[in-house]
Amino acid sequence: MLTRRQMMVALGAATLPLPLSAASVPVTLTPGTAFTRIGSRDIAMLGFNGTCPGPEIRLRQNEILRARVENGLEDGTLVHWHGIRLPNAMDGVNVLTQDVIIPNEGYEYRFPVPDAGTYWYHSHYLSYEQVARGLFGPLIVEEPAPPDVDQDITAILFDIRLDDTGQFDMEFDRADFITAGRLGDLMATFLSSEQARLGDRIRLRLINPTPDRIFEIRIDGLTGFCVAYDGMPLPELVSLGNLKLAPAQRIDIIADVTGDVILRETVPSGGEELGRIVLNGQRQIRSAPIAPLPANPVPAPGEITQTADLFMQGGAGGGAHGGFGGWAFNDVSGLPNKPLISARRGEAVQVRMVNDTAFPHGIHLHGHHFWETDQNGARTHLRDTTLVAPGEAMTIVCVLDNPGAWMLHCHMLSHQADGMATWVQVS
Ligand SMILES: [Cu+2]
Repeated sequence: MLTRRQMMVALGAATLPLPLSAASVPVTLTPGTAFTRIGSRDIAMLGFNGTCPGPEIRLRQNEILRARVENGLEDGTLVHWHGIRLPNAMDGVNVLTQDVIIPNEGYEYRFPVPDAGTYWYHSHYLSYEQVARGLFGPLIVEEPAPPDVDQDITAILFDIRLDDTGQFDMEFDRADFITAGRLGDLMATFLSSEQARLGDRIRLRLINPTPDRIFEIRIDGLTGFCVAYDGMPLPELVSLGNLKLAPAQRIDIIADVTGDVILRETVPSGGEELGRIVLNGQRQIRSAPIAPLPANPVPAPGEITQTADLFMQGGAGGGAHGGFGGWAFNDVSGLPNKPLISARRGEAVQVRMVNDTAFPHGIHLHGHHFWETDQNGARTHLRDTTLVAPGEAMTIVCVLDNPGAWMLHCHMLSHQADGMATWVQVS
């Protein structure tokens, strides 16, 4: 009999459904039951339009995304468009932006997409469960003049926990919520293409939609660069070494194929295969160098007008705190009555985050991107989700230019469910 670890290697990758174009016609997304196929195994999950992951939505920068969500679940749901700087009413967050879509009812999301890049959509209702069960999909916004590549490949990292019958484990253990989260025992990569020619230049869009797993990976068979984090182009190319993606984070890569492209987990296994693009044919390698992508229109911060502190507290082995849940921000578990920050539109603010817990946390701000900063306070990467290690601090800087009530929460969804959430108000 195979152990879980061996099974993971044996099963390998799986392919994604064809993309839906959202440019001119509205797309309909129907959350409901779905099977996902990994290797030769069908696993009963949730999905959109009968597929898990949900269909890839693809449109051009500044086009309008129209998506009708028809709830085919037996429970409520909502759809959040992760990383898109959209109007608040379209953000898909109950309490803060809209009511839950009840079974057999629908909601039309309609908003322009101001930034090119790699994004994703997912349930934002009981998300620790609904995302774990498969309610997510890729959302790709193309540049007006996309970079010259032979293939644009979406790679969705996947991690689920199976029960003794090899199906999705429906038990949610208390112990997971207050530790590293609900980590799975079956990992794979869903690839939109599994073949490439030797010499092809490919764009690879890595997405980590898992509820709690931090993926640490490396990729064999590519010579190239990271070109974007969380959808946002890097002003300077970053070499392809060991890659780390917290839950919700994305990395875009542009690289030339020099062999079978193999995604490997580096931690904890030390090299097990998560997915593979196999060689089929050959072409002359390009002589043109790989160039940075054009910047998105994110406003640059002026003088900082407000500073907030965010203390992450709780979890197993953590100190006492004032919240009722397993985790807290600033002694409160769950959304506080007052926002962490109340800003006038356009204010540049900073949030000094301190992780006073024994576990890493990936903190996500809705409706905006923000800059991570280094220890000297210099701005580094533009992101929508930042990973803060145990005992570490991270100060983020953000221009709050998008009016509304925006959630700021841990994207380890087990942690969010057990208290790690707050919000900011922009008026
Ligand atoms: Cu967390």
